[in-house]
Amino acid sequence: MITKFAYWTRQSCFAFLSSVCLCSMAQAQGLTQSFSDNLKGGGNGPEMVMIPAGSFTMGDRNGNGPDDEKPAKRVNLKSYAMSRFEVTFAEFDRFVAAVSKRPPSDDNFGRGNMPVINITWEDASGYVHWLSQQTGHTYRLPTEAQWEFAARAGSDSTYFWGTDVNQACFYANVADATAGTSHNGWLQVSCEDGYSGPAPVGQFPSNPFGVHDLIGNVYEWVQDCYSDNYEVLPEDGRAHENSYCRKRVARGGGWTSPAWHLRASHRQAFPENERRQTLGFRVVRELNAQELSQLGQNNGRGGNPQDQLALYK
Ligand SMILES: [Ca+2]
Ligand SMILES: [Ca+2]
Repeated sequence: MITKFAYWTRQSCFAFLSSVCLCSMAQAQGLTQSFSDNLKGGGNGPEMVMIPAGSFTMGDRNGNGPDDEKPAKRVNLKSYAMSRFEVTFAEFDRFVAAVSKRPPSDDNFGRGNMPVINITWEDASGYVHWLSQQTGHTYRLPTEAQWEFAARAGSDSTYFWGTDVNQACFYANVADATAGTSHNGWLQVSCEDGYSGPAPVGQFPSNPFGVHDLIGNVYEWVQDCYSDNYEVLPEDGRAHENSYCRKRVARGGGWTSPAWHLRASHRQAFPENERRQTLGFRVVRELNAQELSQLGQNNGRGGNPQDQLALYK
């Protein structure tokens, strides 16, 4: 069962063109742009945001990135739902209590609405497995393609807000000037974002898809095995996985990240059992056949996110 959230307002709808389209889609189809599934144990799962179907060029579009972002590749995605925020300590602590796991350390940054940190890829996978059992829906880590599509949010720029890295402090928690001063030797962005460590989720504006903190705050584990190029990347948005997966990918940069790591195409790779105070995750939920059907017959056949919406006009 989906619990409706009447969270969005006309102002938020018209804040960006893409948001206008998303809201139009929701209104035309009687769907909600965001929802939260009920948990069998009581309460609700993470707030989820609908991401429209679409095509995009993934990876190094400008030719100045490292080899592991090449070749830039066209990927077609079906609609999916992504958590509005990074998974918090409150959400993760509920899981570890339910399955009698040891809670991860917060390194004295705080719990509650802070993004969970110090969790392995296996811990994150355990959480989405539990969430699937609790809700009756299929929750997963985002694939790299789903993550990058959501992070770009229809933008062709280096960052979803444009090309000026000095605007990063308005949109993301990064290695800002204060953090750089207190951590000698850090490469930093020359602006002030107000946080020298991780920030509570949702302190910075959402991107045009309504998702917060994809760029910055904490890196986010995704499903894919790391590969040193995109030749092997599926073109339908699935994860690249194999039986000899040595490292998993993390995306988005974090509170220790300089400008280069904040690009939508940037990739990091860590062993599955790595724990870091800069590394957390968010979740996606697959839409079932009925939900995809509501969104239209062309779902997943490509085109810009906005093109799908023309079906409903
Ligand atoms: Ca910061
Ligand atoms: Ca993040």
